[in-house]
Formats: sequence, structure tokens, C-alpha cells
Amino acid sequence: MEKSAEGPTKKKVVAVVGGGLVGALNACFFAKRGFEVEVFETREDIRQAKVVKGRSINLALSHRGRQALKHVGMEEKIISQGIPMHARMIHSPSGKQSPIPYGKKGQYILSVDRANLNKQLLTEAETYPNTKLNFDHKLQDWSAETGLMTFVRSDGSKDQIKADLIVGCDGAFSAIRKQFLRRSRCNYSQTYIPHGYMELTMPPIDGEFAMKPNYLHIWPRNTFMMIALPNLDKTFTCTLFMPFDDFEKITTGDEVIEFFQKYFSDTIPLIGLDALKRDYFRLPALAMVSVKCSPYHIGDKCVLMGDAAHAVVPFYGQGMNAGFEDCIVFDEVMDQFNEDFSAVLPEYTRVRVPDDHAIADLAMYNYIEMRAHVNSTWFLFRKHVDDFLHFLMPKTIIPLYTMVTFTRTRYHKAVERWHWQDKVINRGLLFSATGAVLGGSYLLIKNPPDINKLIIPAEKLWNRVVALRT
Ligand code: FAD
Ligand code: EGU
Repeated sequence: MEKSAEGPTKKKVVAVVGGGLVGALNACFFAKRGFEVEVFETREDIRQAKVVKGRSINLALSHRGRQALKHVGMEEKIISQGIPMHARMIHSPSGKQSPIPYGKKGQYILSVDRANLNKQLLTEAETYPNTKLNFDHKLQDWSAETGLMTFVRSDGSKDQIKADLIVGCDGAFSAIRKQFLRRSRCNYSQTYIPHGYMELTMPPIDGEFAMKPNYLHIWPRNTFMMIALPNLDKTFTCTLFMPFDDFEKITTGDEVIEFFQKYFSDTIPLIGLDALKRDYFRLPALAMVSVKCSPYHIGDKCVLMGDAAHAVVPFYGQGMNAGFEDCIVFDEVMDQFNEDFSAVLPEYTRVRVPDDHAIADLAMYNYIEMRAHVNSTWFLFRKHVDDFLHFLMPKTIIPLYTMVTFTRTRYHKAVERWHWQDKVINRGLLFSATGAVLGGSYLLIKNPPDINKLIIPAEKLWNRVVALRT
């Protein structure tokens, strides 16, 4: 099929490469504008497939992602199948659980099922008569000069297709992006972090959630960390983050139990001894990569969005949210420049690169901070300090995660403001010791400490305050 030969009266053809979360959503955005949309996806139709393999079973959906869904009329449908998480639940090594709300009532994030979200978006894209989904189409190569794309199918056959615009939504290992790297003045960097992740399922107990459902459960243990998000079937998906070296050190079922006994003992009866011994070895730990590039476009022919443009480490829960926001930003620029690709594409790069790079940096920063010194005491302490400062100066100090998670403040502006707030806080610390006294009292009222345990931890905390301020 030769799509560009369909004559001048036809609406332009947009090829969306990748039918993952961002590709499927983008198909809706372009279809809504009336383009002829062709989606090309390597995998078979996941709505028909029996087992859907792939990473991360559920995801945290927040404001930016929701706004994008709203643009295509999908917000209500998706949130009705998500589980609200109003707070984090911090699990200490002793098994003590402490909730920390995300914000005021009504400020919550949602745990959504990746496969279900992807299926719903594909089905929505298909409701537009001007959209066609092509599964079992793996992009092998394309030409930046002619825009000709070559797809291979599982039977070995090939398809060659042209489009007016190619939208690369083919994920962190994007085949579309490969052509960008061969061009002059294209920047690219990729970093694998030393940590891997492994997903474990916590089944329901007597037909009910094994832990409180409306929380993002966190076990912060410096270099090790576990996170659990609830699913509609009353299971939790627990994600264990740990350096690959440590994953490899554990080689027997007994060693798994020993390790969990030491760091996550409260979860052993909930996941189940036998399940734990078995599931730990079912799949190897998976890698996490951070990718940055710029520009995001080639001429008026091709543009990258989602992980293809910016894979971020998951330590801010923003990868999908940022990719969904890419779609809104592109849509806004399309309005501004009357769908003239030769103007829209450079402008999209200009406005979006600084923001995507900012969230990539923030996620990496949080990864480094968490593994360096975030145990459960520190996590609780930091969040209470942030909340207290916000409580003291609600207009001046807004926690970073609030700007990132609950607003559409441009990511790079959120970072700028965060640095500025830090300066204000430092000045406050310098000129008034009362702040510290008030902060201390606030913490004491919120968490009456065990006096016997207070003396040494207080000193440790102070060392960390010093470390943080330098
Ligand atoms: P993908 O989801 O990777 O989709 C790419 C699609 O392109 C796939 O369907 C693939 O089959 C297809 N494809 C690939 N190559 C080709 C080709 N050559 N030809 C045709 N098709 C191709 N984000 C959040 O917002 N919140 C979270 O809580 C969160 N948690 C995460 C936890 C973990 C452990 C990880 C690893 C990530 C997490 N993320 C989270 C990030 C999120 O998963 C990604 O940002 C998101 O999936 C990106 O979507 P995408 O459509 O750009 O890429
Ligand atoms: C990691 C893996 C807590 C899902 C960052 C918070 C994440 C998620 C946090 C994963 C953390 C870390 C934030 C949200 C969210 C917190 C956030 C991280 C969802 C700063 C499925 N992170 N995640 N920050 O504040 O803003 O609760 O796999 F442990 S949601 Cl690492 Cl808000």
C-alpha cells in the first residue's frame, strides 16, 4: 500500500509507530483532528492475546496523565477502573505502618492496570473510522529522506509504507529513534542504573486485600526498596528494587526468605512463604534505563513521544504521565500553528525538551537520594518537614512532588521553583532558630517519640540535615 499516493484532497496520513500506552493515546489525539491514522505495533493484539508479557503490571496515574485522557474523553472510564491512593503507607523494618497523605482530601493518585489501560485506549482509537490498527508490524527501518518505513511480520513478510508524519511511540528502545542518532547535531545519552526490579504478587486473604488498599505501600531500606500498588482483583503487585549484584547473590529459596526476614519481614506471611521462594526465581530482575535525546523531530517528517523520546527511571511515578502530557503539548502546538508540521515539529521540540529532561533528572535524583540515605525514619521525617513548611507558608513553599504530581506546572519550572524554595528555606534556617524549634515541636506532636530511642537517632538525623543542606 502506498499511502501518500491517495491524492491532495485526502486528509494527511499520520503513522503512529508503537501501540503501547502513548501510541494508543496519540492515535486518539490525531484521529480526533481528522487525520488518517495508521498504528503499527510489533505485538499481536493484546486484547486477543492470552498472556500479556511485559514490564510492570500496574502504574500510578496522576494529574498530567488524567488531563491527557480527558482530552480524548477517556478520563472517567479509566479512573472508574483505578484504585485511589490517598497516601503512602510507610512500612518500617519492625512492621510499623505510618500513613502520609499526598495532600488535601481529593488529592490522590490512582493505581491502574497497564494491560487494561492499553486495551481501552486501543479500543477507543478504533472507534474513530479514520483509524486503522496494524498489529504484528515491527518497524525494521525507515528513511528520514523519503519517509518510507519497512515493517516485518512474524511470517517473515515485509510491508513498505509512507506517511506524511511519522510519530515514534515505540518505547525506550525505539527503532524510529535510531535514524535520529545518525544525523548531525542530534544529542543522545542513555544510562542504565545498577538497580533491577522484580514484581511479586501478594494474593488476597479471605477474599480481601492483604493490606489497606487505598495506599501506595513503601518499604524504604536505602539500597533496597519495595513498593506495592493495589489491583482490582484484590491482589497487590509488589515491586522490589535492588542492585543486580544483590539479586544475583540470592540463589536459593531459603536465602530469599532470609533476605525478606531481614528487610521486609511483615510481607512474608502476606506473599506466602512458598510463593516467595518460587516467584523470586520465575523471572530474572529487569533493568531500568534513562534515555535523553534532542531534538525530538526530523524536519516536518517525524517526531518522538513517550519513552522513545525520554525513558525515565520510575522513581517519581511519572514516565507514563510525562508521555501522556507530551500528547497534550503536541496537540496545543498543533492548534497554535494550524497543523503545519514544518512549524509544529520544531516548536514541539523547543517547548518539550526542557521539561522532559527536567523530569528525567528529577527521577534520577530521587533514585540517588533514596538509595543513598532513605530509610523509613528519614522518609517520614522529610515528608513531615515538607508538609510543615507548606503549612507555615502555603503560598511560598509547595512540595516538589505536589507540583509534579498534582499540577501541570512545567517540569522545568517546578525544578526552578524547588531551587528557589530551597534558598528561602536556607535563609529561614540561617536567620531564625525559631523555625527549627517550631518544626521540632510539630514533629513531636505528630509523632510522640519513644524517649529511649530518641537520643541517638536525633544525632543521626542532624547529620543528615547537614548532608542535605550542603
Ligand atoms: P511502551 O509502553 O514501551 O510502548 C511501546 C510500544 O511500542 C510497545 O507496545 C512495543 O511493542 C511497541 N514497539 C516497540 N518497538 C517497535 C517497533 N520496532 N515497531 C513497532 N512497534 C514497536 N509511569 C508512570 O507514569 N507511573 C508509574 O507508576 C510507573 N511505574 C513504572 C514502574 C516500572 C517498574 C517501570 C519500568 C516503568 C514505570 N512507569 C511508570 C513508566 C511507564 O511504564 C512508561 O513511561 C510507559 O510505558 C511509556 O509508554 P510508551 O507507550 O512510550 O512506551
Ligand atoms: C516507583 C515504582 C514514593 C510505581 C517517589 C514517592 C513508583 C511508583 C515518590 C512504581 C517513592 C518514590 C511519587 C508519587 C510514585 C511518594 C512521588 C514511584 C509510583 C516523590 C509500579 N512516586 N511512584 N515520589 O511521594 O512523587 O509517594 O512501580 F517511593 S507516585 Cl521512589 Cl506521587
